[in-house]
Amino acid sequence: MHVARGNEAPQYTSIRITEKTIKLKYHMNHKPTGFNSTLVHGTGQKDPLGSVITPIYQTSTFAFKNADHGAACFAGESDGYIYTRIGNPTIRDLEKTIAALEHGFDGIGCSSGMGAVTTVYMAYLGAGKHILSHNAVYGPARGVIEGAFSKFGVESTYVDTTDLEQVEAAIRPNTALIYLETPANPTIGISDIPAICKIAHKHNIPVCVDNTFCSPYLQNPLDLGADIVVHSLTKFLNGHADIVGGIIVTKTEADYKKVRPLMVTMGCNMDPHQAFLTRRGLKTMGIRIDRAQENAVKVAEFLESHPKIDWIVYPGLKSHPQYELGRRLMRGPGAMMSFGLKGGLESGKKLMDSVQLCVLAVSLGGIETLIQHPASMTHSKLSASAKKEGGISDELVRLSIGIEEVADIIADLDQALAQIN
Ligand code: LCS
Repeated sequence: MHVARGNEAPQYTSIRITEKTIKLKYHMNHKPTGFNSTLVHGTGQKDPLGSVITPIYQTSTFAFKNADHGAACFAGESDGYIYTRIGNPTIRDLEKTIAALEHGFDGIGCSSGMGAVTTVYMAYLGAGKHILSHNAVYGPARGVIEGAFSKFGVESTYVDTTDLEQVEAAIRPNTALIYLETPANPTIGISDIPAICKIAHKHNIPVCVDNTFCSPYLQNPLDLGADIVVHSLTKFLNGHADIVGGIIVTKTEADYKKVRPLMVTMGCNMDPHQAFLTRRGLKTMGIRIDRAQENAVKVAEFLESHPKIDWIVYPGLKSHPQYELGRRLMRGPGAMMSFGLKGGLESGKKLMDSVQLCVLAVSLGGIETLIQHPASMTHSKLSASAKKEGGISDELVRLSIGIEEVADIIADLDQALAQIN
């Protein structure tokens, strides 16, 4: 497995990442350890009663030692806990662990991925400000700007951010945020994070990257120049399709101080039980992604050579339009792919109705293989022109590969493809 660092020639030689290949940088008081060790042990938060697993602090409020302590907590002079919307030990363990994995200053847990995205929007946008983003982002991440935020005077431009010229040309004097999703949902287009950050920073514009499709295991946007990272924890980080959650990680303390109060006052906070389950799921993220990715490579090769497939986009295939860029930015090709069938939408529907092991459902990044149709599901609320610009065509079918036996996934797709005339 290549590591996109220094002058090393990048290549997807193997798809298993070892601890040696991904060392964490120093993070706050955290002694750097290998990636999988941090997944398991976190950043060293110790439970006072010796619980090996961080317990669920299922409480809305925390008792102060005395009035002065309460006042000191509110004044920020004591790091004691106050109220769960503001902070909670179960949630803090998750926030600090993910911040370490992303090489950021600190994390801000949110109720959902969209909670994280809208909190970032609230922090950097306002009346008369402009956001520049990819025309193939997760549907609601665009929908909320063109709907709710535009009512408050926020302007937006959506371009193909895999094309640097389009990015540069769309910057305006009032551009206040560049928001990238890479690889993008659902086109799997890869944007050049370092090059876009260079352009953005020339104009003093912060860059936020949604790293959901990669996870910090495969890509670290903050190391590539970005200022903020968001994740839908619902996906690879939790990985078990049993919670909805989100997180923001900022590179600097200044950005953390700008964003965290908004999460708190808007009430976009996580719940301790949701944080506990996510922390549990996170422990196995490395081995889950290794396995899902190994499966995905084989599924992609099977689909690419199948006579009923018209086209397929997967970062591990040489046919991916940004294959070389992907090898430079990402430590592996991941487990997400999109494809179109000869026979278009009708064939795609037949495939989705015929799978037996793969589950016809939205979401992604879980242990089970999921298949869905973005144009009528996750991205259905976008206008026809927005879908067209973003390449979210009617025939596009998206697969999130799970950790089942790959022979079973391929056999299921094979029998479903055989149902198509
Ligand atoms: N960012 C990306 C890249 C996503 O794919 C999603 C959800 C979100 C943010 C929002 O996260 P949530 O609020 O759902 O935790 N993507 C979904 C998808 O493709 N199918 O169902 C949800």
